[in-house]
This record gives sequence, structure tokens and C-alpha cells, in this order.
Amino acid sequence: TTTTSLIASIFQNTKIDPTIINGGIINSINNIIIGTINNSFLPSDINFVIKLVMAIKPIITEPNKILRQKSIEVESVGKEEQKLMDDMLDTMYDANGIGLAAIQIGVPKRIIVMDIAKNEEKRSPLYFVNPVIKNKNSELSTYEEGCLSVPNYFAEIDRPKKCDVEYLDYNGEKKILNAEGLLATCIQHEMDHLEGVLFIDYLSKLKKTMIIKKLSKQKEKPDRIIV
Ligand code: GNR
Ligand code: NI
Repeated sequence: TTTTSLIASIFQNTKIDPTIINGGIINSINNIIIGTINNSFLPSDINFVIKLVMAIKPIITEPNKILRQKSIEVESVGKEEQKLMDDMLDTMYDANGIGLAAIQIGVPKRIIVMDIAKNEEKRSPLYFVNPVIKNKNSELSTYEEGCLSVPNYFAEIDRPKKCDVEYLDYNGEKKILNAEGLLATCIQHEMDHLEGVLFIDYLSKLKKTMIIKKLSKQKEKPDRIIV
């Protein structure tokens, strides 16, 4: 059988989905990724090749005013929203996160993706458009939370142990989720993002200020110094 080389370097910030190319040779050199794929796999349709490519977007980190924006309700789940959800999921997996709100990649839409499954092989993505919490348990539970927009900082946060969430799924269908445990914690963390709220907002002013100061100093540091 013949193989065809896929050269993804023409797409910036792209990776070939490792779950699609199985057994192929994948070389990653910075943003230039070259993969080979069995020809029997590859229809003549160029759109298929484009679908093999993932879009990993930069994640916005604190301090940044964008993260404080209130996200806007989506009118309907169309192609644009589905592409956004695909990009968000790729970005989230690449960053080893379990959830991501659209605002974290700079899009102020009320869209969240999540995957709390530990198993990397069996992905179980969840998509939430316009989520609304219908019911909150008065009982609280504590989780050590982190946030991709607050890199390397973790803190124990109390939130309602259970909640019911009404939302539209990837296909725009109305769904209700009865969440508890990590799922409930994560969806509440993500829904805070839609309101411009971060987990550090629940900490003491002293801790919060310290974290923001350290993150802002880190941003000033250049990655490379050429002398
Ligand atoms: O990856 C993440 N882990 C996590 C752990 C405990 C509670 C919430 C989270 S969400 C976070 C990803 C993120 O920043 N989502 O907005
Ligand atoms: Ni977060």
C-alpha cells in the first residue's frame, strides 16, 4: 500500500489528531507536523485532510480584562459554534484540562466544553451551550481547583455538591444534566467564567493579589534572550 505525506505546516498552530492517524508516523517539529497516512484512508476530497487537523488556540491567562467579560447567549447552534466547540476541545485536551469556557480563548459566547474522564483513550466530551443552573444543593463539597487561565496555582474551593444544569448540546438539542462530584464542581467553575469570575475571586484579597502579581511578573519574562 502507498502512503501519502500530510504536511500541516501551512496551517498555523495545528496538530494532526493522534486518534485519527493510528500507526502512522507523526513527527512534531515545533508547529510543523508531518504525518503519513495509508492511501486507502484518504478520499480525494481535500476537506477530509482539513478535518484531520486540529486547531489549538492560545489560552488567555490572568491578568487580562477579557477574562472579566460577561459572555453572551448564543442564538442558535450552527456550524460556527460547532467549529468553536471543536477548537475548544482540541485546546483543552492539548493543555490537559478537564474543562474550558469560550472566553478562555477570547470568544465571549456562553459555550463550555468538558471531559472529566481519566481515560485518555476513551474520550467523553461534553458540550454546553447557554447553560443554566436549575437546582443547587445547599450541601457544599470542597475540591482543589485549578484553572488554565491561572496557571500553576491551586486552591480548595467550596461549591454546591450537586446541581442540575439545563443547556443545549453540540447538536442544539435541549438537555438536562444532574451533576455531582467533580462534574458539578467543574460545570460551576466553567459557568463562573461565563460571568467573568475566576476561582481566585473566592480567596482572600491577600492571596488573590499575590497570585495576580506573580502571574503578571511571569508574563513580563521573555522566553528567549538573544545576546
Ligand atoms: O483543568 C481544570 N481542572 C479543574 C480542576 C478542578 C476544578 C476545576 C477545574 S477546571 C480546569 C480547566 C479550566 O480552567 N477550566 O475553566
Ligand atoms: Ni478555569
